[in-house]
Amino acid sequence: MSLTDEFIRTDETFGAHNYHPLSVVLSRAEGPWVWDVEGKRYLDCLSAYSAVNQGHRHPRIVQALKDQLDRLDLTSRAFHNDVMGAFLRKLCDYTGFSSALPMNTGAEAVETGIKAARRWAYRKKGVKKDQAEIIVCSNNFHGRTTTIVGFSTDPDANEDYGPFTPGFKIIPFNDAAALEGAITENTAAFMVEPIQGEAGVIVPDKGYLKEVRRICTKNDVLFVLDEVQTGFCRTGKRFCWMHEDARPDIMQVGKALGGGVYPVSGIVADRSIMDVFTPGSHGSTFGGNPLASAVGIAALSVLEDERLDEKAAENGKHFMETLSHMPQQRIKEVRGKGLLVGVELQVSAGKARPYCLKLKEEGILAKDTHAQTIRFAPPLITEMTVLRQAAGTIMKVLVP
Ligand code: IF1
Repeated sequence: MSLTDEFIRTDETFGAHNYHPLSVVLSRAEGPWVWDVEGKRYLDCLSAYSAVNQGHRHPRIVQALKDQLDRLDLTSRAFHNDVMGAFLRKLCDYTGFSSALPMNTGAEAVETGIKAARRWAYRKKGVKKDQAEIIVCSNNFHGRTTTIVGFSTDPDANEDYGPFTPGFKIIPFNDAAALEGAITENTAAFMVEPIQGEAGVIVPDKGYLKEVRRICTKNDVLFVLDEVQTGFCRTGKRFCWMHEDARPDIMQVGKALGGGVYPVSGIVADRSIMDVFTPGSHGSTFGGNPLASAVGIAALSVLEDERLDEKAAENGKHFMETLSHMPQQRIKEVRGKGLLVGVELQVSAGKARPYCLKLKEEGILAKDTHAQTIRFAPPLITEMTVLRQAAGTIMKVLVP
């Protein structure tokens, strides 16, 4: 049995079977590259679902974590620590909001946004007790908690996990008229991803988010934007809403905020909304801890100093343009923004997974999503020469 097979067998023997990973076992990483236990090198075109935008083991982020580990580890929020404030200030500066609430995972950030929106509805908008509604979109992906999967439309994600939290209404994505029609006096918020990631990198029409912003303002409804996957330069701007200046009221962030070395998430909002939280009403053992805060500061500094927004825009444009030239035999559509790219195969080409396995053989790691689409999301620090080569390999695998 190969080394790879041995590792996989151990995972399958002792682990829950809630994933179906590609058969590669990674043991080392640096920048855009990862190596498997057999010593083979791959270009990481998934970036842990955009959690390593800054590249694997970025020296400044690793150093920040090491330095912090030598000084102060975990305090809980029962006491102040001397790093969190600087982190929150930096996160506010970077996002352009006036306050932040730190959590750990994306799902927790999403839950935090939901709680904020509901409290705001009762305490500021005047919705009657337990009547608040949040509007979400079909084919959404916001995480794995029971509340969140309760408003998923994907049976794989929520079958047999009920009963679910009430108070969510589902409308089609990319349909501003549907939003306007769904709003009632009880509507607290509309929560949406700027690009639907798990649904297959679905990019809404130009102007959609701007129109959402207008409708929410007009109806006194909060615009809650899940930038967990699209945020921190992935789409060629700091945040995806910046492509059309559709500033949300609450933004949920995660993934790349931890630079690939630590789970760091949170929400940002302006003070008038954030102030619905009062002592005891929300929290987390680990949120805002010194290690997370030190990592968060470094992760944001790298995005800023290395101009990863501009780099993702520039390199993403070339990368996507190159892939767009693939002949149509197997390719239905190439879509995306910045370095978040989805390649949808024709149904006649078969499922995406076998192509991902082929790409793996050729030294490129990418993951299929929703059967027919392959997502390419390399670290934003990846040099154009490397991306050009990768595009060549991708074409070799996908063009018959
Ligand atoms: C898995 C997908 C990506 C997210 C958005 C919140 C969260 C996510 C927009 C929750 C998480 C992940 C989770 C990961 C796979 C991955 C994913 F394919 F499932 F949809 F990225 F595309 N909002 N997305 O995309 O964040 O709690 O996981 O930190 O294996 O479940 P989390």
